[in-house]
Amino acid sequence: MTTAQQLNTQFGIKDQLSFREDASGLIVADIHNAQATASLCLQGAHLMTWQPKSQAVPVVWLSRDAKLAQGKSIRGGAPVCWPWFGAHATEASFPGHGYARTVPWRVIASGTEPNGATRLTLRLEESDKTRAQWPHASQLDLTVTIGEMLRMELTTENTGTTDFVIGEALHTYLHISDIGAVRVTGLDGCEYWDKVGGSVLKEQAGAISFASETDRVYINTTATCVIEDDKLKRRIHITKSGSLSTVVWTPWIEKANKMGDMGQSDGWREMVCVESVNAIENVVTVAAGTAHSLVVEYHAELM
Ligand code: TA6
Repeated sequence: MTTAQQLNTQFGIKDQLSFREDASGLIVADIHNAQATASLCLQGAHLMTWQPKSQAVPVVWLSRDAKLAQGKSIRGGAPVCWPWFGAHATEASFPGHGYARTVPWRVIASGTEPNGATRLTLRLEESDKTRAQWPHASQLDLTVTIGEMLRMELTTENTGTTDFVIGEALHTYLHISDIGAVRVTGLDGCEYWDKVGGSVLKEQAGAISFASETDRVYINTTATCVIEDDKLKRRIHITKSGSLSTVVWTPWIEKANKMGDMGQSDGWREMVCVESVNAIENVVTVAAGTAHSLVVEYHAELM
């Protein structure tokens, strides 16, 4: 495995991008520029934190109990769900949300944008383990651009000779004041699968507010969503392309306590997931020899 020192030599950017080995043995990229700070674990290409300088409170949420461990997902940040979303269609033993977030990725490029933002590109490292779960010739890259805006581009290339179908998500946890003080707008009139207590198709009426466990897969939507936070007096804009599903999720207290890594007592109250997804009716057929990208941009503004 490439060491942090080798990565600093090859991809480090003075006073902007550096790599370090965490106590867990996993490598973390730290980004600090004039516009924002962020951190990303190379395992899973997992963006863990992002805080623009204009924001007194982080925009991407990381659980106080988040643990970095080989082969384990990290609670919070922006997990990459690929090449399926949710449970595997036929193999119950395969990991929920795919394996991409718990396997090694390697850095393939870094740079500074003309506007001063920091760009980092990672590629999933295939192995016998991944091929056993996904026997298709493919390449998966994630490019994150860290500045006053956060841009994430997940690109699947079909390098084989037969088409394949993927489910995917940037399963991003956004930091909010309190789950009872926010609304999510942009999905009015959209159909969604309500996953709480089964899976029932419903239609969204107006803004989404929260008073209990909420787990909804909105389908056939390219809408920009906005998290309106009355207490923090800020809006978080989530603009996507290459994604036809949006998932809105809060575990609420009972599920959160069972998860054990949502942050003692009330950590779950300070997050909401608004995920940019392709799932259920919206899974993507990637034709042989072509590529598909899911792109999301996050921007926080004070009200
Ligand atoms: O995206 C919402 C969801 O599918 C929920 O059903 C819940 O399982 C959540 O993802 C977290 O999943 P994880 O595997 O990260 O614990």
